[in-house]
Amino acid sequence: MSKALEKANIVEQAIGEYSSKPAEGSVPRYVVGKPNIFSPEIFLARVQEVMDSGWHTNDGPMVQRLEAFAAKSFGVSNCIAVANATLGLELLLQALNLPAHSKVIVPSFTFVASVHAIVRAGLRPEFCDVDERGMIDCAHAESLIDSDTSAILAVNIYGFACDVGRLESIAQRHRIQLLFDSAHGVGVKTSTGSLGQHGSAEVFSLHATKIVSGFEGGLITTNNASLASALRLARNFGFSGYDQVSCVGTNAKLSEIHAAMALTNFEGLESAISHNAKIFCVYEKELSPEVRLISPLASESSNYQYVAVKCPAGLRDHILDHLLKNGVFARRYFYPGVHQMDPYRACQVDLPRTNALCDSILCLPTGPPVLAEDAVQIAALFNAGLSISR
Ligand code: T4K
Repeated sequence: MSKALEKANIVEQAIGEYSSKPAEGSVPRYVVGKPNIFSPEIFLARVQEVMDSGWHTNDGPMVQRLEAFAAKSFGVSNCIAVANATLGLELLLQALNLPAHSKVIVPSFTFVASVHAIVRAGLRPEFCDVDERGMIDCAHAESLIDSDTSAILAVNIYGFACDVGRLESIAQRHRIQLLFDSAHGVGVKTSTGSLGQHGSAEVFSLHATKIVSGFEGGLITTNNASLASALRLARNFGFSGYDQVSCVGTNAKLSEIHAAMALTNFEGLESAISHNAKIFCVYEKELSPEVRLISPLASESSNYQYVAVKCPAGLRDHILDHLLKNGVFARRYFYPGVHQMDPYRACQVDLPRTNALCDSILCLPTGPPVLAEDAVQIAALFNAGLSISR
């Protein structure tokens, strides 16, 4: 099959199901979430080190190096590496011993994992709306708190931060726990310190599509030493000694190879952020003035992990169609809102700003594999899609 035909088939398939999953064995050039490896040489040397060590998982030396490096970078006293952020959220919600079936307030404008973790921990999600940038609407969240509420799980999306200070005072006032799903937040700084330092704990993703990839993986950060110990036990079946199990746990351990990849990419974080910032500026300059990018506040420093564009009402899917036809695998993060997904539909909540964002947001390719000239080309295709979709 010719290269052109092969590409046409991939695009055809993607348009058919509105999914950016590339056909087997081929990854198109312009993809949201294309993995980044800061230094393949350093990573491979570490793989060799792991193979030579005879210790491949179970809190090994590479995991410990990753945790120490990350804790220093986040400015937090404890960092616990786990198999992925979803399990990290689940473990955290369990380790806090929240009353069974109590309510956890969570935005619906998030990746479904945030909400699944609540349910899998035996708790009830209560959906709240978001602000114009897709961050939890603090006033709405506070209005939902009642005697059944045990926690707020706020989500720091796209490489930006929620109003952390306001959430902390709401949680204190109502004596409930505050947790953050900071899956997109490695390297983000707010006026109240780096993400990683807030609430009872925060959870970061090291998935292959993230700014610090460990292929898979997650990090939980907390300044609470006893919570950290409980999480360490729980990620390893509850073992507190060779033959001693002191709590119900699971297998949420990160392997040494995953840790080697994550450590290598963490060391390259600053360079990935400055690359992303450059690509963000190119999009800002090149995209039609009719659209707006979700942008950092003056008080925060973003990692620019996602370029999220707000499209004019009703045009987003036409633009996406045009991009897919031209080999740009843009993504609707997040669509639909979690409250409209099958397992959660029965909740029947009215979330007007969430619905509006779900219908208008389109994420464009960024990250170190995307060069400035690629962003210029993608922006031109986006603008063409915008004008023909009217
Ligand atoms: N909370 C939030 C707010 C999150 O966004 C996420 C995950 C989580 C929690 C849970 O974190 P983890 O448990 O995963 O650590 C992808 C990622 O799989 C997911 O990690 C991420 N958020 C979400 C936003 O994006 P999908 O279902 O869109 O994945 P998929 O397979 O469609 O791939 C995404 C894009 O990346 C595609 O455009 C293709 C590209 N890609 C992907 C992989 C795996 C590549 O080019 N190469 C690759 O190896 O969820």
